[in-house]
Amino acid sequence: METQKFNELLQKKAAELDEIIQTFLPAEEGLQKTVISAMNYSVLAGGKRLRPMLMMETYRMCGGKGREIEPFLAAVEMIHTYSLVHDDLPAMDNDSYRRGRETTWKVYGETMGILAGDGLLNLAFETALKAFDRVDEGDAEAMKRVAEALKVLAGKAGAYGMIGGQTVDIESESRGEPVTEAELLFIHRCKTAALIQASLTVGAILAGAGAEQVKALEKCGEDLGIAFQIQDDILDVVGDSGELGKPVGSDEENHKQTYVTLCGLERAKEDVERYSREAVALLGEFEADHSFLEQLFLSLIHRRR
Ligand code: GRG
Repeated sequence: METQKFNELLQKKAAELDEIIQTFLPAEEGLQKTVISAMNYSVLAGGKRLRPMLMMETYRMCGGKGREIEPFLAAVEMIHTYSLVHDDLPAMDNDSYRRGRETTWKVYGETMGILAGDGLLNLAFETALKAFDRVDEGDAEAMKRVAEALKVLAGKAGAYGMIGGQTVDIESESRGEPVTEAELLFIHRCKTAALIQASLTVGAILAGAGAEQVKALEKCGEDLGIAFQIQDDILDVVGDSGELGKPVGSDEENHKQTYVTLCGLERAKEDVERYSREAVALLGEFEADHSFLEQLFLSLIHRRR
């Protein structure tokens, strides 16, 4: 597919996902409406919707045709958004800009930033649970698939996934000793790749893919997630703050060790390409048309935001 056509399709799909996500956002009313506004502000700040897009495309590639995927699409974006909201807090990265606008804590205050993140994490699971209402009650297999998808999502977001990666990242920053390449890969694998793995495997599980296919997609998500995080490290050095919607150079300012400081810019670029191509190769096992998904993976190699 030529690049312009791909970009148009990408935009169209992101807009469709936005519409789905919005249907699961809470009404800004009641005595607690401040936290609800802060939650909505964060989700509606306009991210790329990469994780729901990966989930939807994988679901379709594996033959999924239902609507039980929709609550999960919203849930993964809510978990991702909560992680950004908390990551921006003064106790973590202390960032003022994200997705081209002020961070949640900057607008609503630090306490509300903490609560908005907590609220989004809970809302994610309240939302994903709605998938049970979208499958036939008598269809035990479909019920099992939803339960399995919930298990995967919870696990990948937790202490053995995203939260675990963030923990090691934070501790390694204050340790005063250089981080090793193995530690950095552990951080990338957990902090960033885990949720990308969840996106691909939840899509596959809900569609009824077999264990081998789910395993292949788990590896695919790992490669893609590592590539995505290395590119994030690269963009912090060579990116454009206008395009990124956040300041660049923050890693250097925070004396943070990244893939670029450890391996150099050239090797970092090579490795983004290598991991991405490995992820694409794993898609080769799937017979159904997945040309958009493949192009999406490849487009991330040179992403500028
Ligand atoms: C558990 C608090 C907590 C944090 C987890 C995910 C994370 C750790 C922190 C967020 C900051 C960060 C550098 C995450 C790595 C993943 C990443 C590159 C996120 C940005 O994702 P994009 O580019 O963002 O998809 P948009 O705004 O487009 O959705």
